[in-house]
Amino acid sequence: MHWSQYPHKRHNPLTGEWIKVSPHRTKRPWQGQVEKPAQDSLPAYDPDCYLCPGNTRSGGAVNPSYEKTFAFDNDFSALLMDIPGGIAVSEGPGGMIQAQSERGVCRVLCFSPRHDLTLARMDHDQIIRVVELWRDEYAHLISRDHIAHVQIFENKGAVMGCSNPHPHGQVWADEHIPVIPAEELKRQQSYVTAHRFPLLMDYLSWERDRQERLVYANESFTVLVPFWAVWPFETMILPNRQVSSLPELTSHESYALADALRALCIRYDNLFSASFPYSMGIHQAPADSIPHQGCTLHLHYYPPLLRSAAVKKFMVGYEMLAMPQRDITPEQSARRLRECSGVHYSREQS
Ligand code: H2U
Ligand code: ZN
Repeated sequence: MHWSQYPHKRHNPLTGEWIKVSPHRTKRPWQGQVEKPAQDSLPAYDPDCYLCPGNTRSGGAVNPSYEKTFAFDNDFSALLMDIPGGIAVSEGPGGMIQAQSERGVCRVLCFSPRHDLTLARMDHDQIIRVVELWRDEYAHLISRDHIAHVQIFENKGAVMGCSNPHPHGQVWADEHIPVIPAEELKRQQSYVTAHRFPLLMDYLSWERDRQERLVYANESFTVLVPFWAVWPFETMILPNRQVSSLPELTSHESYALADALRALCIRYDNLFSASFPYSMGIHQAPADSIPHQGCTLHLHYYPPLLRSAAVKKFMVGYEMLAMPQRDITPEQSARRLRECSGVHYSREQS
């Protein structure tokens, strides 16, 4: 089959979803919404930023004068720990009306004291601190009572609804495994039971043989555009050996993860010579009572941009009502990202 020419659909083995690919449509004209590229020059310290060192947050707490990274409980947490737990309701016709209490913790993670940096503009040592922060937050939260799952994520850019350019991410730790990781875990479990090898490790060796969807690799991590990617420049970072969570990484591997993150974020920025928006998230082992074999640590990147810093992909209409669809193929996206320079455009210009 000529993937690159004809409309077809592809299966996502992690979620079971299908996605429609329409490669012939990339030349269609665009007369829709054009996003304003975010302003590039920011101060290193912003007295009005609630994440900058020494500043007062909306809730009244004062940030310490941190020099590396800083994490705190979200002042407007979506989840709360101190509520009655274990409540489940099932009523109505056929028990279709269901609800469950959910305990949890929300944290905010500042990646740097510098207001004007992003991961793409940080040096390798600074990104290692971010990887260590993610690892420590995960390790601490996953061992807490009533916590089954730790979702670390980053919303970057105003287009993604990010409220503040200060480099930061969040953690939501839940009493129950949320829908998407639960599905991915279930499918990884079934795969390893049937094939005796983790799904994502088998997938990675298939991709390494083919090369066409690879974006970047070092000795411990690989960045690729998944065969089933939905977003135009969606990527995934996979470890080269089976590990299920960040604390399992050796220090050498944590360094390599920081290197892969940096390589990807720089290429993302270089793609349209702009700070590239995205939502990213880390999927790793949960801690409930069910076994989760074959669960591989991985990072998802979902950037919304399509053609330029100004043109965003909208998931509307058919995508909302039927199934997701994309025009540019994952292979084309991977090639474009692979061909981007490994030096950030702001450094090349200076
Ligand atoms: P974004 O990742 O969408 O920018 O969200 C930042 C989080 O920071 C958001 O969840 C929290 C918001 O609740 N926040 C605080 O905890 N304290 C503040 O003073 C402002 C924002
Ligand atoms: Zn700031």
